[in-house]
Order: sequence, then C-alpha cells, then structure tokens
Amino acid sequence: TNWQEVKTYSDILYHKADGVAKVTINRPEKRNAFRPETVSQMFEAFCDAREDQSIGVVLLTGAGPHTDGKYAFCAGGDQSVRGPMGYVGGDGVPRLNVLDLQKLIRSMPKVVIALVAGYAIGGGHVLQLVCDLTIAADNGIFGQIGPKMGSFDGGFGSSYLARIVGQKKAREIWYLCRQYSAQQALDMGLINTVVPVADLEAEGLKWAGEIMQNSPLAIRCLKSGFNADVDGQSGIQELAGNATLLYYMSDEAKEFHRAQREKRKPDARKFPWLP
Ligand code: 2NE
Repeated sequence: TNWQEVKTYSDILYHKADGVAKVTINRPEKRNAFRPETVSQMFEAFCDAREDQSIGVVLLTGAGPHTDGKYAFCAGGDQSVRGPMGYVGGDGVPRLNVLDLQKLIRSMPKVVIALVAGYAIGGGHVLQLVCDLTIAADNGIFGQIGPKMGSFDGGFGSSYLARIVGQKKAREIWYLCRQYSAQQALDMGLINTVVPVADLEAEGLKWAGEIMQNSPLAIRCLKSGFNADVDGQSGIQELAGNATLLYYMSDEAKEFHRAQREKRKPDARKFPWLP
C-alpha cells in the first residue's frame, strides 16, 4: 500500500491511501497507552478523516511490536500521568478527553475498523469496542481492568458492551477483569474475525476495499440507523440529519428552496404524497 503520511505527530502516525485513512497509536514502549496529547492528536486525525470526502474507511491500530517483541493495540489511559482529577497533559489540565474521541468514532459517517494485535485493555478495549468493526490478530488479548486499578467506564464501555455481548457476559468482563483471547472474543461476538498477526493490516485493507465499493450514502444511513437504537436523542439526531441531507438532494426540496429565493409560490402540486 502506498501510505502517504498526512501530518507528523509525537504520539500517533496518520496515513492515507486509496480512500482509507490509518491512525496508529505510536507509544509501543507504553503498550500504546494514551495520554491527553495522544487523544487530542487522534481526535484531530479522525476529524480530518471525517472531513475528507475521499475517505470512507478509517483503520485504528497500535504500533508494534515493541522491542521486547510484544504487541499492543492500546493499554488504556496512561497511568503515569493520571492525577486526582483525570489525565494531565503538558498544559497541566486534567482531562478524560478519550470520551470525546469515543463519541467521534461512533458518530462520524465513515466506517472505523479496529485492527487489534496484542493487548486491548481498559480504555484501549473500549476504543476497539466503539469502532464499527474489529479485526484481531491471533495474539489479540481483550479485557477491562478498571476495578483492579481504580477506574471504570460506565458509558459505552459498559452499556454498549452489554448490547454487543449481552448483559451476563458484560458483567463478567467488568466484575472479574479477566483477559480473553482473540478466539474467545470472536466466540462472544465482541469482534468480527481473527487472522494471523502478519496478515492483520492486509485483512483490514481487504475489508476496507470491499466497503469502498459500496454506496457511501447507504452505509452512512446504516451507521446512523445502528446508532439510533442505542444512542437516544443524539442517535436520532444523526439519523434525522441524514434524512435532511437526502431531502436537500431531492427535486422537491430544491423547488421549495428555489421558490423562496425567487419570491414566488412553490409548485407543491408537482410532488406526490406517496402512500
Ligand atoms: C497491558 C498489560 C496487561 C501488558 O502487560 P505486560 O506484562 O506485557 O507489559 P508491562 O510490563 O506491564 O508494560 C510494559 C510497559 O508499558 C507500561 C508499563 O508500565 C511498562 O513500562 P516500564 O515499566 O517498562 O517502564 N504500561 C503499560 N500499560 C500502561 C498504562 N496503561 N499506563 C502507563 N504505562 C503503561 C499491562 O501493561 C497492564 O496491565 N497495563 C495497565 C493497564 C491499565 O491499567 N490501563 C488503564 C485502565 S483505566 C482506563 O484506561 C480508562 C478508564 O478506566 C476510564 C476512562 C478512560 C480510560
């Protein structure tokens, strides 16, 4: 793949090729744990991918393996910068800005695919969870850890998890904080497929290529439809925004808009009241 670097960052890598963007968390020495700067750089990259009309799919992954040979997708929030009020960045301000990133991944009208090699733990596990699809390497390890180390994610991290794997399994995952293999994650419906680690990116690109052959508006409406069931009023807002978009594109909306601009009555009788 002819990856082009979009911008150089300290904590992530950001590339694009053939309608696909790739965001790579690049802190392998910390098992790709995120600090506030990591998250704001990811947020910027995802915003860019959202705005870029040529991009239909975003791959989210972690750099690796580390020099010790171990892989990680993301080990969650960087505990070395966690203060009494949140994760503290270079500006000294405590934040939990990964929540904004979770919402962006869920609401952006592009398909986000997590490519998980090695650990997806804690807030890193929640990141793979909120992606539309997850492809795991056979060395993938999935789990929550908060109740063992003084944290939890009662938002998407628990309620959306329960939507995906069911209430009993979600409670097991959080209450016991076990680690699950890629095969176990597949068996519980937490992820979409498992491939050898050497094939992870190629498999992601294959899925992205298939998606890119399909209708952008259909997939946009489907994503907001899937979200609407779970996301309450903000889910309905996304779905309704797409109805407005499609309406703007109709001859009917164009006639009503033109009539207002031309200070005349719209020709309403031209348009059917469909059954
Ligand atoms: C991920 C895991 C299980 C891997 O274990 P192992 O044995 O393969 O690696 P090791 O030796 O623990 O880690 C390697 C280096 O990465 C650092 C470690 O401190 C270590 O550094 P050195 O000692 O070599 O200098 N590292 C790993 N994870 C880190 C982290 N999260 N923050 C800072 N440094 C980290 C094992 O490393 C592990 O259990 N990691 C901790 C996982 C964790 O506690 N994550 C935070 C959960 S809370 C959260 O993410 C969250 C939330 O609950 C709510 C909202 C938002 C976020």
